[in-house]
This record gives sequence, structure tokens and C-alpha cells, in this order.
Amino acid sequence: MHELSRSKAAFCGLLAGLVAGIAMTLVMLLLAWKLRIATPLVILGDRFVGAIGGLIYGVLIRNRDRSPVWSTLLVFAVLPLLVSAILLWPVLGTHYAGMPIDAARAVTLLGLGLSFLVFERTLVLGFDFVTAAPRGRPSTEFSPQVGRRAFLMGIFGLLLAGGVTAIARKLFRIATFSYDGTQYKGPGVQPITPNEQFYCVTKNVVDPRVNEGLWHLEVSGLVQSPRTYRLQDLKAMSMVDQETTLMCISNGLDAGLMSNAVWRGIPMADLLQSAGPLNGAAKVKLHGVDNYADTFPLEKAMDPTTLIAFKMNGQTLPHRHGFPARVIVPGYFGEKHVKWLTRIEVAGADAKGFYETQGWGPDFIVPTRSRIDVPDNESWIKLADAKRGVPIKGVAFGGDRGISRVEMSFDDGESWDDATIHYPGTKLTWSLWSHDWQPDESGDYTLVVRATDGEGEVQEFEEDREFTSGITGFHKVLLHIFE
Ligand SMILES: Nc1nc2c(c(=O)[nH]1)N[C@H]1C(S)=C(S)[C@@H](COP(=O)(O)O)O[C@H]1N2
Ligand SMILES: [Mo]
Repeated sequence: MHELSRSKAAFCGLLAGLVAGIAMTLVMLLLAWKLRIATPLVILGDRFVGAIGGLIYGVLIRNRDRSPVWSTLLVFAVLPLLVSAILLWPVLGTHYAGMPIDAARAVTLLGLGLSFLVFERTLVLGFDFVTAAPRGRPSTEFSPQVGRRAFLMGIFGLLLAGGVTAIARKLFRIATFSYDGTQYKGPGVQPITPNEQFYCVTKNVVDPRVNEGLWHLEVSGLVQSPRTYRLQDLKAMSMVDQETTLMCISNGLDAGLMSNAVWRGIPMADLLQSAGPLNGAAKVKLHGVDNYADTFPLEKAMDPTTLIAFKMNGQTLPHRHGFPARVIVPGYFGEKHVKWLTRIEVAGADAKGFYETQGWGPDFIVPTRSRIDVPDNESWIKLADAKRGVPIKGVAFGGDRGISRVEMSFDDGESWDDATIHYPGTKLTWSLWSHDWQPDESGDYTLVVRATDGEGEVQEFEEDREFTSGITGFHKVLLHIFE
């Protein structure tokens, strides 16, 4: 057995650990990219942890003969797998090609196990390689020549890192940064939002791209007869078309996280009725393949307007909007319209969703809102032009209560004029309105819009409402009319 100084052992361990961490990251990225397995990709963290683990390993192992394989396997693969399984249990059921939740959990654990195994093997074999005594010489005579071997190990690490970068780039290109937060507002707003322009919000860095063959929809929980449907079973059921507007809970007064489409799908009630909710059932908890879930009352789920949608404006649901199936639940914030739906769980009264556990709510019902799309805030208009009429237009949305009236003010809410609703939509959609305004004098004007919903309630600022239930208030636009 050769002697190895403590610092040399630490260095070799650090190096082997670093390379092993890179190797593990490469495996995780390959799994994510090729098999859509969602192992937690904390890239830098993994490498850092790898290097530290290697350093400790190097120092501990220095004066021993090779430790038995089972002990390093235990410490570097089995234990991390156990710890991850415990700590990450709630997120393990994620699979970006839409594998059902239980199968996804098994596959993710397999992927994690493989990643840790690669770490352990690279660490142990890499350490052995770097610290091996030169051939032909009695190993006790010299401190091993680690220089050349460390260099080779470093090159190997760099090659792996190149692979990591290449795959990370590929994943970055399909990441959601380019479209998460897409808004729809301004002069171009049409009654029906084209699919490519529909607002978009996701919690994911990489969104699911569900494989129809892997996907299914479960109805489970507090039901008499749980069932599993394939996509073709669902498509054979009788469908309805329903125009419905969606708005995100975090939509600002002047923002465009709101859009309208015609959704084609089956009433959720049809599936719930054949499953038969049991006593104690109070809510449905809807799960996406991305480990997202949200809830609403069973009563709302039974409403004929609550749909499982497969089509959007006559086209197959786009991937980013939830292919192959998403929930449409009129009157509730966007959060509840779960995309990439894979499980309908009938649950008790205290079931909670992803955003609810993060502190959103308690109210998830869309309050009446309206927005001025034309003209822009801080526009300057010549009085002579303004006298020929300043076109004003925008949208108003009353959740599932419809819109019965839209009014404009040009004096910051002192007095109000009726606007024209030129696209009334339905109870479940926004209305589009316009107004022609002819100011007599130059000056600064504060334009305000307010809507009245289908139940006669006038839009208002609800002082007691917390922003976590979605803000209320009035959109205002400042106009400068000059001589
Ligand atoms: N599975 C899943 N469903 C989801 C989300 C998500 O991240 N994952 N985001 C929600 C949020 S916050 C909103 S506002 C709407 C947005 O739907 P859209 O992107 O189709 O407009 O989807 C909801 N459904
Ligand atoms: Mo949202």
C-alpha cells in the first residue's frame, strides 16, 4: 500500500469528486433531454456537492486499502437516493412526456439512482486512477506521481463538461423563458385571441410535451369506481364548444395576462358522475403531469360549463397551453385551469393547490375588471386632431357573470359616460367596448374605465381584498391634449 499525504489525498479526492459531479450532471441532463425525466437539475450545486464529497472521501480513504465496493455504494448512491426519495417525494411524480404520476415517480427514482451510481463509480475509479502508483515500482517507495494522471483526469472532466454545456444549451432553447409571461393587450386586441398570441403563464423552466401514447387521465380519490381513460376514449365522448376568457391572478390593472378562446371539450361532470363521488367529497384536485395541482369545489366541477378541453379555437391544444387536455373553469382565475391534466382526484374540504400552499388566495373568483387598450398612457394629442374625435377602446371582464355596462370618465372619476359595447361576448367571456371622445379644450385628462357585471354589480376597489386574491381597482390613462 502506498503512502499518500493528506493534502494530496484531498486534492485527488476533490478532483475525482468534481469530475464525478460533472458526470452525474451529464447523466441527469441526458435523462431530461432524451427521456424527459425530471431529476432535479441543480447543476452547480451538484458539482459543488460532488467536489466536497470527493474531498472528504479522499482524506478518509488515504491510508486505507481500497474500501469495499458496498461501502462507497452505500454512502454515495444508496443513501443519497434514500434522502432524495424522502425529501423530494412530492415532486418525483413529474414527467415531461406525460407519464402517469405513479409510473413517473418510479422512473424518476430510477433516473436518480442511475445518476448517483455514475457519481459513485466515477469518484471511486477516478480516485484510484489518479492515486495509482506508477507501474513497475513498488508502491510503498514513492508518493505516487499524481501530476500526469491528475492532468488526464482533468481533461476527462473538461470533455464531460463540454457535453453538459451542449445539452444544457439544447434544453435552454426549449425552455419557457421565451414565452412565459406573454401578454395580450393594446390596439390589436380581437374578440377571440389567436392561439399564438394567447397569454401564457407556467411554473416550469421546461414545459411538458406530452406523448399521447404514455398519457392517460385518472379519476380517483373519494369515488365509488376509479377509472382511467386513454385519449381516444375521451375523444369519443360528446363534446361541447364554449367561449371562455381566462385571467391570471397576478394580472395587473393595465396588464395583458388575459385572453379569450373557444374551447372544445367534455364536461368534467360526465366523468365525475360515472365515477360516483363518495360521502365527504367536497373538492376536486386536478393534477398536471408537471407536478402542478389545483382545487375547486366539487359543486363547481359538476357545473356543465366546467370542461376538460382538447381543442382551442378549432386547433389541437398547443403544447404550451396544456396538450392534450386542460381544465376550463369559468369565473375562476387562470391558476385553476390546470394544463397537461392527468388526474382528477375527488378530495375532502381541505385539499390545497400549488399556489394556495404558497400563500395565494383565499379568494380565487375573478373580480370585475376593465382595461383601456387605446390610446396609450401618456399620449400627446393635438387639440385640432382631438376635436375630430379620439378613439378609445378596451376590454371588460366579469368572470362568469358577464358584462352589462361599460363607462368612461375623462375627469378621474368625477363624471361618467356610457361606452359602446361592440362585442358583448357571453356570460363567460370578456366584452370589447369603444368610445369616441371629443375634448373641447387643451389640458391633461385622466381617463378611467369601469364596468358593471351581468348581476348589476359595479366594478370597485375592494379595500379589504388582499393582493393574494387578485387586485381590484381601476385602470387609468393620462392624456395630454395640447394646442
Ligand atoms: N399544469 C399546469 N397548469 C397551469 C399552470 C402550470 O404552471 N402548470 N399555470 C397556471 C397559471 S398560473 C395560469 S395563469 C394559467 C395560464 O394558462 P395559459 O398559459 O394557457 O394562458 O395556467 C394555469 N395552469
Ligand atoms: Mo396565473
